[in-house]
Amino acid sequence: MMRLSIVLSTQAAQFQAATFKGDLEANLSQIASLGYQGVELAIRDPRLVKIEELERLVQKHNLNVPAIGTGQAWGEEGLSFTDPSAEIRRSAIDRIKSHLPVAARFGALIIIGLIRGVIKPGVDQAQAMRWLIEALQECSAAARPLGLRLALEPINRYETTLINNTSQGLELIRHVGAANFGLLLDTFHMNIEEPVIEASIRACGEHIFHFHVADSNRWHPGAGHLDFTSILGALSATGYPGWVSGEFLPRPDAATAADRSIAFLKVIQGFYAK
Ligand code: LER
Ligand code: MN
Repeated sequence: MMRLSIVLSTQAAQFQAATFKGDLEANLSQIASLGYQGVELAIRDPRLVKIEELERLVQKHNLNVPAIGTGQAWGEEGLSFTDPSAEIRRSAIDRIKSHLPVAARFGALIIIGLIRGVIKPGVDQAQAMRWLIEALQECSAAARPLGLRLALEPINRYETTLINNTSQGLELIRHVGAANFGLLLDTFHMNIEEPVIEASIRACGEHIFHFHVADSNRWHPGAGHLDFTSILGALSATGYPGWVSGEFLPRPDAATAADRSIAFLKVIQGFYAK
């Protein structure tokens, strides 16, 4: 059975689709009271977070942490696996490894989103892919003894030049060759890049480790023109046992969007029972 979580940033962030940010305790309390069973934590740098306090609050509100998002290290600090500077690439790999002890506490998977980087001027595509594959192999190997998984998110062409769609994602998985490395699919990006969203979900099958939902306009599901009955039906048919995590704009505000999303998804899918 799939369960619902929603993205919360543990610190202020430029990324707009982290639905909740700001007061951690108030947000966790609100997320739990809306009926979510999980909270996906966007953490720029684990050193900025009081982990014991975070764990206490998450437990207090009876929430799971299915995944940890790491993209703010790119958004706020410019760290990436594919930067021409070896020092920056090393910092990006070390940053991902520094999330492992936090992820281990919660049994969370680690998201590789924009920290993969973009193809910078003067770097050719093949070189960027080699750096990306090596970084992912190193991080997957470090996660494995802890029983942790990593998921790379295909992200639309307007945000990155590396791995925009699921067929590139599946090819990357073959190159990385680690059983604990898979994909995070996000309906907002899929709507831009995939010819047929449901067919891509079927093609990814067991490689789907995590799933983000937002509607076509990146508002909450139900606010745009995506067919979530069909999309989540296709996901369910793959046998996906994981979480469906809301990552959408806080419009008209975070609580209203989160509330509308859960109400909409419960009705259309009927898969969610607390
Ligand atoms: C992060 O999960 C995401 O979907 C990207 O759009 C981040 O920019
Ligand atoms: Mn996403």
